[in-house]
Amino acid sequence: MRRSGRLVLAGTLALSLLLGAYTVDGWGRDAGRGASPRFITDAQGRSLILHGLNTQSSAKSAPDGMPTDYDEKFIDAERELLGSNLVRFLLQWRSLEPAPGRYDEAYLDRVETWVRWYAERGILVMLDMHQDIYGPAVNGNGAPAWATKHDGLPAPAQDPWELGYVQPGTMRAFDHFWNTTGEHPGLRDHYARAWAHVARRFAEDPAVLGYDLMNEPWGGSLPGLPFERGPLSDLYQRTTDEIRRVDRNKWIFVEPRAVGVNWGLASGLRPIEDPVDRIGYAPHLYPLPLDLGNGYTGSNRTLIDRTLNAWRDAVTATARRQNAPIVLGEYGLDATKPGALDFVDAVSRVTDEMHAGRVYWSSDPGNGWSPWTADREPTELARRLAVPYPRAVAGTPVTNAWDPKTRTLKLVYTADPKVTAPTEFWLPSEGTVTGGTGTWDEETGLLTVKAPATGTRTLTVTLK
Ligand code: MNI
Repeated sequence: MRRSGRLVLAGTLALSLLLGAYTVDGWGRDAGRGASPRFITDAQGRSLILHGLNTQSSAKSAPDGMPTDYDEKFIDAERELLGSNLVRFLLQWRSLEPAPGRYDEAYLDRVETWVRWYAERGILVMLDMHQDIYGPAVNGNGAPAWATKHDGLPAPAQDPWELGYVQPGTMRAFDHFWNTTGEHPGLRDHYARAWAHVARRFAEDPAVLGYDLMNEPWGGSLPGLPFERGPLSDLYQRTTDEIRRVDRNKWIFVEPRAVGVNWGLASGLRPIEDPVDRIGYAPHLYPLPLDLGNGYTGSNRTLIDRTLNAWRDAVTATARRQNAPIVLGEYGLDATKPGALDFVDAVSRVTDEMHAGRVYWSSDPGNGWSPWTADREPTELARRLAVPYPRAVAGTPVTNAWDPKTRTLKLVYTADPKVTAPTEFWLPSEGTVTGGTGTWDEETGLLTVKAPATGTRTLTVTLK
């Protein structure tokens, strides 16, 4: 990264941090502590803990909007090595609605093929309408050209890439999308109806968990909290209303603004009204020192640990206002940076504490962030991501803690007498359990545990 670029980025970020910190309103850092979290449940009534990867960045620039470096066999490797039960799968609005009001069914067919591949391996799919730098930039925009109204203003590629968000063409395209300019009020309706079209396709498909309405929203010239409280919440409400006309079943995941909230600041999202009360919260986590290219060591480590705590408290507070389960939709870093793998462990610990799901960014092979080499061999990062976890719990989890030192996982839960299905753990290698009767399946990596369906239960799993 060029030095000047870094300075501008650091300046922009410091300013947004100050503004954000100044305007944290009403609900303080500790508002979410002690609240009982909401869980996504399966058809048997078990609480789900969802782990997996994002698939994938290559779809952003692929002409057909599909992942380019990944295939069915690779999903087998993911399932076997990481025990994934969730994937966040990137959708491209440009592929879905190539002309206003015309939807490309062949694109949805391709998406459906991938959904089936994941389903055959027991992996649920969260569909994510992915934008990055919505504007005239060629790669990674996500939106169709007809919906990208940038008035001919430019948005040249930047280093660091995030500065592309503050280029004139990008700012203008966002301002028109949110209708801050009052000139293109129909764009948000297109967006909402496009989502309803996706929902019509997948409403009855049990392999699809739900819809992540917009990747890393940015308000253009409208700053953080007013943007979230106003047009972003409005878009989510409008899109939820459209989706619920055709789908009263799937989870609808909302993301906060990226800038600031990715670093642990509070979100200003308003609760979304949903007749079926199935709104999930899917924020991202990218601590600022990591964004700026540092590792997880020394004083940066101290700062990042503070970010993790602030992020946990802010996210918990927002989720509680919405009664929403939490899925960390993205976290990731260059795993070759010093201490990077310890950061991965730290995120596992914090999200377990919160009973949140997590999907790592991303499954693209052959770069520093990837759990796979270009030859698709697992990296050290893949082994760090492969922690044992309770996938499905016959009640409500109270404590879920994996201790890498003793190689022991402790699950405490309040048993639900109505749930007859067993609690299920995924383990990277064979393990034993106390507190219930376990059956280990080498093939799937699943330890299935029967325990009495009353009271508070403690299951302790130890890897052999
Ligand atoms: O770090 C970001 C990010 C920084 C700054 C901004 N703005 C200035 C609006 C927005 C986002 N994003 C992190 C990751 N998210 C994408 C995919 O969603 C990944 O490529 C990034 O690494």
